[in-house]
Amino acid sequence: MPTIAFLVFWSQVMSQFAKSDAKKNQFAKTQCPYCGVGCGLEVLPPAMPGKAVKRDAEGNPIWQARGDRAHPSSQGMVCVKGATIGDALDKNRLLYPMVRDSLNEPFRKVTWDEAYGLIVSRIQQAVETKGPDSVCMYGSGQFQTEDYYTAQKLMKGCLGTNNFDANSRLCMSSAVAGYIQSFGSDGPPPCYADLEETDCAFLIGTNTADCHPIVFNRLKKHLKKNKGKMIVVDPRRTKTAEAATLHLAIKPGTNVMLLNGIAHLLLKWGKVDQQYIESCTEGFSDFAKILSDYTPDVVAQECGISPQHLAAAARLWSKSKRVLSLWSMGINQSIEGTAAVRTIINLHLLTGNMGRPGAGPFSLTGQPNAMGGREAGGLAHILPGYRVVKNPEHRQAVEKVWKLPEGSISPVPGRAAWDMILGLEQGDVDVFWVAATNPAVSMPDIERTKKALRNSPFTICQDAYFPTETTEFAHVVLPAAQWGEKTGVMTNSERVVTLCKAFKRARGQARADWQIFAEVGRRLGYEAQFEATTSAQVYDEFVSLTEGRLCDMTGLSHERLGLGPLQWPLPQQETEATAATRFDKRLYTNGRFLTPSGRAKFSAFHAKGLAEPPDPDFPFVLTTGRLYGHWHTQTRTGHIDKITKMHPNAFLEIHPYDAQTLNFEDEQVVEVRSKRGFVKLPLKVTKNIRRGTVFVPMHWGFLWGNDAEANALTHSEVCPISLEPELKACAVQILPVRAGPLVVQDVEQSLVSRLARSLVSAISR
Ligand SMILES: Nc1nc2c(c(=O)[nH]1)N[C@H]1C(S)=C(S)[C@@H](COP(=O)(O)OP(=O)(O)OC[C@H]3O[C@@H](n4cnc5c(=O)[nH]c(N)nc54)[C@H](O)[C@@H]3O)O[C@H]1N2
Ligand SMILES: Nc1nc2c(c(=O)[nH]1)N[C@H]1C(S)=C(S)[C@@H](COP(=O)(O)OP(=O)(O)OC[C@H]3O[C@@H](n4cnc5c(=O)[nH]c(N)nc54)[C@H](O)[C@@H]3O)O[C@H]1N2
Ligand code: SF4
Ligand SMILES: [Mo]
Repeated sequence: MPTIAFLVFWSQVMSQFAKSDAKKNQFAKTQCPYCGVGCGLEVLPPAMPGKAVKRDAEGNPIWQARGDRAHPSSQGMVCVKGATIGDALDKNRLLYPMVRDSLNEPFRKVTWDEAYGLIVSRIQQAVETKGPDSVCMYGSGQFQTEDYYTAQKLMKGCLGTNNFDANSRLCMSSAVAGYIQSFGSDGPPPCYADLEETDCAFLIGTNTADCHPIVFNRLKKHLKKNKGKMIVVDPRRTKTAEAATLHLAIKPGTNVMLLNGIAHLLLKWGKVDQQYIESCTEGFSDFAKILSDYTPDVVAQECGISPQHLAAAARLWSKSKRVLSLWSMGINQSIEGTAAVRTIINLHLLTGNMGRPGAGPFSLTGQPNAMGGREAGGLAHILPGYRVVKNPEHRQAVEKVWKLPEGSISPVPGRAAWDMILGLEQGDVDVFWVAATNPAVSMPDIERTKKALRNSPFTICQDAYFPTETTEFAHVVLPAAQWGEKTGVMTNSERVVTLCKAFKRARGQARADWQIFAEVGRRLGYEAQFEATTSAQVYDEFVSLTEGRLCDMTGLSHERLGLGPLQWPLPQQETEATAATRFDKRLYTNGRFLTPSGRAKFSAFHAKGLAEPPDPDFPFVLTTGRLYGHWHTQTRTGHIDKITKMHPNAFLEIHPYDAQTLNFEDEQVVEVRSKRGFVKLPLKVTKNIRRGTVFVPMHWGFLWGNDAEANALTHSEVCPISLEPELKACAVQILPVRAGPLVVQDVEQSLVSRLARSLVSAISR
């Protein structure tokens, strides 16, 4: 017989257990809404039993986030951005729709009904007078898949214009173009399991340590344990480069030169996989032909590295059995972005580093759901299910599911991001609808962009926060319910799909992006197309369009994903099989591809270099990029103390030799000019950058600093294949700042006063 004491003890244990179980059930499992690593998070409500409620500066209770150990991609790890996300959810939110007739006027608060009425009438008017192509929507890799999918149906199906593009055009469109051309389809072949299988990681144009920190943690841990090698190619000695076995600090814009140079050596040494080339590829001889130009001396000279370093890189490629390439913006954001992606792929085909564990060409996606955007057709030339607008069968398949007559979808690709700006400039765009992106900071040649935005007859800006730089150019602002306030799906870089559940109520009158698009669609007369009442229904319809495609996700649904994340391809018939819970799915493991011949295609691109090389008047190459703590245009991270302390202001990184030659000191404020604009920034003198190259972080728009916008300097030349702008390089001069000390801006103060001004004017109407 158990004693009473034991029973009391036991019941206490059980009640503790029940309590902790209850606590456990209060966690919402979700995916981090920042970068494309796609870490799993558990979010805890602000009020946990026995703990004091933390509040943000506006007094809102703060949600706590921590890593989800059960998530296959991140295994419980998070970086500072994911860990502090809770602190950014409620401050500075846009709470209700507002409109104004012209940009000189203050906003006035309106009902959703009034806002919808206005938007619908402006769209109808534009379509009647200038046709559907006078309407443009500019969306984002921060949409959930349901948002993306609904927007495609509204624009490409109902309105009949392919003028939907996303900030992904500025981000990974070169990777998409490269994969499509080389393999016959988009889709990154490797997965994160390869990070732990490789014996040589080739990181080119990616500061993985700062921008994909958890991918980097996994890779570094594995390489350290197994004495694996890491090559990093970056003009800057980043945190990533510091961890490398070999760092090649090439001149910006010499990627294709370097890659062809490595291929030249491999071919010369006979270190190629003849069998793979013969049985799985085509176009090898054309590639081999151009390689004769890329002798080590020429390549080393052009790239600004030593021939020994070049040979060392080629040797690591030749000696390693499993080479995994990782890349991001240092490759994609270039006028030869697609060529560089295809030349990376050439190296993999040449050496047979394809479709095997630990090997393959892996483009790291930047945003949390850039991959979902690709799946849902979220660029101006594509359609859901990895289809393209130019293909009549693809259009028909989509029209059928959308219950629209044949011929509804245009065969002509729509305007790409920069082309939308040109359309505004030329007066060809009457309605410009921006959602979940902040182009008044992130577009190239920002003064020209702002001028075009000022020329827009009617701009809608749908954002979670207010003000943003882009709301300053809007006629209508629509409050979006953001991550945590709507249930939807995101896909990370390794094709792992996570259900992001709503865990809190939307602020004010905010609504989910997909609901806003659907309501406008219904009011335009497309009731049958927008019948879905839940995002789960929207997702089901999207998934049906992936059947039989490379990205087959017919085994996925909100219900199934409620049990945990899954990796595609996952056809319906596999949901119950063990395949469903495997997270090491690679593409093209059988050496067959989706090109007409079934073979992967070599490409033969000569190096072109920069669109705007340095010259005697503008002798420096400026490059731009990211810092570990900040996210893009700071609408969230700019309000998190821990992060603003880490990165208080923008700066210009310069080599000590260059600083000395110009007679500048560390922290001195200088003026940096390109042919388009200028910034005034304090110098950060550091050996971690090549001589002749300078660097500015991209995070400071005009609400966050005075004359600190990286894109004041950049140009708008694009890769002719992917239409991705060359945001990574332009020519600049550096001058002393005349007269007057730098006005150090109190960022919060400046935002508060802007916010107050906008609200006062809203109320005063
Ligand atoms: N902390 C943080 N993380 C992020 C983001 C963020 O805002 N903050 N944003 C996310 C998004 S959307 C993206 S797209 C990714 C971007 O991730 P990354 O591409 O890693 O980031 P960037 O800093 O833009 O650029 C990477 C590197 O390219 C180098 N580079 C410049 N020119 C060249 C060149 O010609 N050749 C080579 N080889 N390298 C060059 C730069 O010096 C820089 O270190 O990050 C994602 N993760
Ligand atoms: N010079 C230079 N310029 C660059 C780059 C560079 O490397 N150098 N990188 C480019 C790249 S790769 C990228 S991805 C872009 C990023 O540039 P942007 O997309 O302009 O940057 P974000 O700050 O991420 O903007 C996202 C916006 O969406 C809002 N938002 C957040 N969640 C939601 C939601 O659920 N719904 C709605 N409607 N809104 C929401 C945020 O408040 C924010 O205003 O910048 C590009 N520009
Ligand atoms: S690595 Fe990326 S996804 Fe993971 S916590 Fe950091 S920002 Fe979020
Ligand atoms: Mo990006």
